[in-house]
Amino acid sequence: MTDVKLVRNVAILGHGNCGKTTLAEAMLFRAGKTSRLGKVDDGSSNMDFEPEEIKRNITIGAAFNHYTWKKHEVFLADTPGDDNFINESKFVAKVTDAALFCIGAATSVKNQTTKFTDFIEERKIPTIICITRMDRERANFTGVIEGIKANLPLKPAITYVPIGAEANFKGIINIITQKAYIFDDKGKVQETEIPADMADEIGGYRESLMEQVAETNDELIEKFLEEGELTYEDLLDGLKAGIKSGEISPVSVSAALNNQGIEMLLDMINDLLPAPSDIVPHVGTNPKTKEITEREARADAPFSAQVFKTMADPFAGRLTIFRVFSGTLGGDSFYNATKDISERFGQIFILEGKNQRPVDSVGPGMIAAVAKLKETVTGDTLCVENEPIIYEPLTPIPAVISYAVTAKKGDEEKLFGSITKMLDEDLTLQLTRDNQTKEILISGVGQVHLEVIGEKIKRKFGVEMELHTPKIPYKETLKGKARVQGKHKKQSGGRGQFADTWIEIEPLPKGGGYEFVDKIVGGVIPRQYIPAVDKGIQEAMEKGILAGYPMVDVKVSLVDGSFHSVDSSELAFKIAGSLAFKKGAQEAKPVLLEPIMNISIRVPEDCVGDVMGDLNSRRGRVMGMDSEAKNEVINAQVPMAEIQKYAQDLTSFTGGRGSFTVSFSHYEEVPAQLAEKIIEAVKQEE
Ligand SMILES: Nc1nc2c(ncn2[C@@H]2O[C@H](COP(=O)(O)OP(=O)(O)OP(=O)(O)O)[C@@H](O)[C@H]2O)c(=O)[nH]1
Ligand SMILES: [Mg+2]
Repeated sequence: MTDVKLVRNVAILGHGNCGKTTLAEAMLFRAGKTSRLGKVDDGSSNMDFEPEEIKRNITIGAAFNHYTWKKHEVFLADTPGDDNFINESKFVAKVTDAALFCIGAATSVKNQTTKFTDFIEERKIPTIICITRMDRERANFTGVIEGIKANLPLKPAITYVPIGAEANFKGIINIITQKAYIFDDKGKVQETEIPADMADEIGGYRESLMEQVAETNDELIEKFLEEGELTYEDLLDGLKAGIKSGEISPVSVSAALNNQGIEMLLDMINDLLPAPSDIVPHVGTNPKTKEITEREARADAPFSAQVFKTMADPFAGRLTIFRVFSGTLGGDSFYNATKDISERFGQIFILEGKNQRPVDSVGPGMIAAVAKLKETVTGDTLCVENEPIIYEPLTPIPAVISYAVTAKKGDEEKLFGSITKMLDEDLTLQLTRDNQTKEILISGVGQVHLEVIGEKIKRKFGVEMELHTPKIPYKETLKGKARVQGKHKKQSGGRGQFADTWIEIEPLPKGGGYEFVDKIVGGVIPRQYIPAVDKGIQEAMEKGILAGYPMVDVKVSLVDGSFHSVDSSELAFKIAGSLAFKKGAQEAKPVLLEPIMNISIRVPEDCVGDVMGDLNSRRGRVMGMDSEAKNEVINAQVPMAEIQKYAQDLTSFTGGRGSFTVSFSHYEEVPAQLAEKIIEAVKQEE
């Protein structure tokens, strides 16, 4: 196994379409891991290998590979940039030692870009800023750098500068060594003179870099002020320290599709990013003593790892992917501290795109996988039983969009079995049942997310799901009072049926449910029939009189009645109770209730006006506002019926910069005009 000092664990992060996967392909190719440059556009990528990814030319699931470059063993994770799949990126960012933060040279800082820098900020992940697609039209190095400085929390340290741009991107200058390189057509480089017209500019960059590095360290700033210079060693050491602490991020430039700038990036990963053992020890909790516990990334430390991804496969079984934090895993079992169980496994694998390479053991910094585990799920900590540790669990991004789901060809059991398998793989996916509407609801992060789940289920398990807009679980209640008689009388040869009841109906406060009060005196209705009246009322309440929705928050008192010694029965009183209630409900001002949701919407300040205006048009009520570091949080209440498509709408009017969470709050009366329409629609349907 490679010495931990020579291991690197790097995640590629950045907004959609900025060239992350292409960069990964170029790195693997340049390092000799792959024999030809995989391309996203023609489906030949090693990292975007799932059919759903190839169809859309986007990354959907995080993918892993590793390469060796100048004796270093680098574990690479390529992650999605699309909002629908950002949970994959979030989980990878929780376990990685370093990030390559990608940003297109022509597109600059996009709306969703900050979501990725938030992941980086949260753990202060040592990061290289990769300016990608330098060969594209309108590629503008200084423009992007300005954009980053103005809009992102990262502090770029300019370590490389491009020579030329767009079709004329032909080389790179290393600011630390002050050496210039020109690309040849095989993706390699040749040293050359710094172009005369760039000399001043490069001198300026060097000056700024020294100053920037010096500022991160008191000793260095003193030296710098005294001597006006930093030695090469001081500059390099200072830079490494600044990167490790997350204070500054060196910049690389590349055009991965043409293999340009890749060699420098591979060198930067080796030379500038910390090894697992250089990073502060990973902190968790000892589940037995509840004490904070640390693990150093040494191969001879007690083994610990965290599962951050699970893949469902109908043939190979479940694939459990984990990152080793400390120690060495070999043998055939480990202890799952989160579940407090031991699990056996067959073979340990290292992932190479869609392929898996068997290995005997894995150590700190490595990303590995085992197949067919039964109990272990994403987020669990694996370790040795006598030295247990649990790392912070992984919290998925909340689901915000729901559909009613049915099987296309009636194979419900197979469908729900398959969706259940997908739940293991995708913690943002949820399957619930609405007790009232009896619909099964599938919830996810966005429209495309659920579409992709449908495609995966079809491909992997051969069953198709259909999505429908869910029914709203309306309810009914009463606003007035009534005193009515319910009489059931039937004379048909033989024994007849007779029951006579008088009830008083009145509303209960919100959430009051149902209350039955027995006010019969003098035995006008015999004891044994009274529960039957109650039952009859409850049955009538299951289907309200307006549109058949369940009735709630009513108090019914049984106040009077009469019976017949031969013809009365429990059944007769049940029917009478039911009749009485239906009649009374008509008279007691029945109204329709609708579910109201709590919604928290996070948007940048300039979107607040739009969000408020839009909420207004959705019958929403703003309850309050909070400010966070970068966003405003609008807390509101809004009817469920008005936000069934909110995920798409918010994305479109904030340009993808907004996010939200919803939860059920309470029921409220539907405004009369709307209620009429709903009742009409139900009648039409019937
Ligand atoms: N000209 C040029 N095009 C590039 C370069 N890198 C990527 N592209 C193109 O940009 C598009 C997106 O590239 P990807 O590598 O899939 O981008 P990504 O960041 O992985 O996208 P997501 O995974 O969906 O977030 C593809 O059409 C690539 O061919 C580059 O260096 N130069
Ligand atoms: Mg990609």
